[in-house]
Amino acid sequence: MSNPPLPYGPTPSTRQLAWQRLETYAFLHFTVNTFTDKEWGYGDESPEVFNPTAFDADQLAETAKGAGLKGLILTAKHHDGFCLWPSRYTDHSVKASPFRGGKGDVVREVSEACAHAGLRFGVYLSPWDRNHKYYASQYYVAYYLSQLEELCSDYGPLFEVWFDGANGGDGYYGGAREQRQIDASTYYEWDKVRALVRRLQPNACMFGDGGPDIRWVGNEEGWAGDPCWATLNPADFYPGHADLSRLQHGDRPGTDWLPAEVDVSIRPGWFYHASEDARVKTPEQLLDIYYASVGHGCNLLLNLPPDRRGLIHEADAASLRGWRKALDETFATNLAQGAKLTASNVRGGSGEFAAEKVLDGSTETYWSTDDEVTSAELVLDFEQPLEVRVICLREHLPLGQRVEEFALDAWEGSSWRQLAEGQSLGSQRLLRLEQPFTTPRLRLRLSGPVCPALEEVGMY
Ligand code: FUL
Repeated sequence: MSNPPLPYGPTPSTRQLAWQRLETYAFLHFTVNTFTDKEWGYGDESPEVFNPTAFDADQLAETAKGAGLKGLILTAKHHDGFCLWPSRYTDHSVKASPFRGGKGDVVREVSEACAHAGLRFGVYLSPWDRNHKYYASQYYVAYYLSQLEELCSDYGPLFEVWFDGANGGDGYYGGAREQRQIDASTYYEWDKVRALVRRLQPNACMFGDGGPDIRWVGNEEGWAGDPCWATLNPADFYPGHADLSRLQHGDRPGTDWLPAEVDVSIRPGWFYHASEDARVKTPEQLLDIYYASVGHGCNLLLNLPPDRRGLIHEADAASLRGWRKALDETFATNLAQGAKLTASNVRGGSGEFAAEKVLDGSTETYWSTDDEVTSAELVLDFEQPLEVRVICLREHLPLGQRVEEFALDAWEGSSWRQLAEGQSLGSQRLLRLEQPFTTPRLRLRLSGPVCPALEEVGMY
């Protein structure tokens, strides 16, 4: 490309860019809690209780895949300390459970099912361990690193490693049954933890309250702030310590590229409880979550907790199917294809950055303007008046988040009517109109501190 715009502010790493394109993937919360009906196990649960009767990793993977999800992140160890893989460093694991006669390995089965289904695989390894005798001492930190090393070495490529911020204090701790406090900013030696993941899984993104690759969105309800910037100043954040409002909105300008991930469960709880079978989120609720997460430039991590059989429950699967169907119907065809495009300015006046680039379906090309043009307009003329319900706008992320204000107008015959406005675009902004609007012409207005680089426009 000749004379492309210079990047503005922090920009995504290759691994962050690859992660961003996944958009939606699933969380699997599964441990002794599934069998004790708890959300947080105390750490004194007998491994004997872990006994899924019909565990089928392929059913988990295929159900997620059928819903269009691109990967699975499994709770290899939750706060209760029970390990879903036969760790060499503890007996508090599947080894001591009836599952596959003590010879099973849930992490392996799920990772293999993902590979088979063409899904990415990731792990959650709770830093807080309410079972471990030496939790709160240096010995436990060495144990934690050893476990992370097992998970990063033995289960193929990981796309994400999830560091939970919860540190509740009390627990079983090898029988001590007491409160233990740690300083979450220093205790876990995050530098060592991060270096280990980078060394063994260089393509994996690490999730934590302040990154380093992906940040928490600051709530577990399924929405991102508006605006939601992909940048943050994470210096004062660490797992378990973060300003929720800053996580929801990001910091602008920010020192780091740190996009948000929206984690939410399809049920009220993170673990399966039969009492919640009638409280599975409906396809409509899941759609709202999609627009408030993916539609705000974030990725969606949707929790699908396996039940006591070790399967995704029928009610959850039915909701997922309804959700997928609605998404497929909405996004089947980009109605903007074929529109005549007129830009107020084109960089260099040439074809390389022409307005048409927003309709070519390529992540490599974009419409841009001359450097000094930081406010620009793009008009789309349709052959026939078009009924629009959803508009999708994507920035070209390798050049950073550039647009700071946008507005969308529809032509009403003699004047423009504003349909939507906002600040951040980023990876993608989905605008869902309250009422479908029929118009022969739409206008997009963008402005920011530098010239825009708009990758794609979609109308549905
Ligand atoms: C929280 C945990 O305490 C919950 O149990 C769950 O794992 C959620 C995703 O993160 O911090």
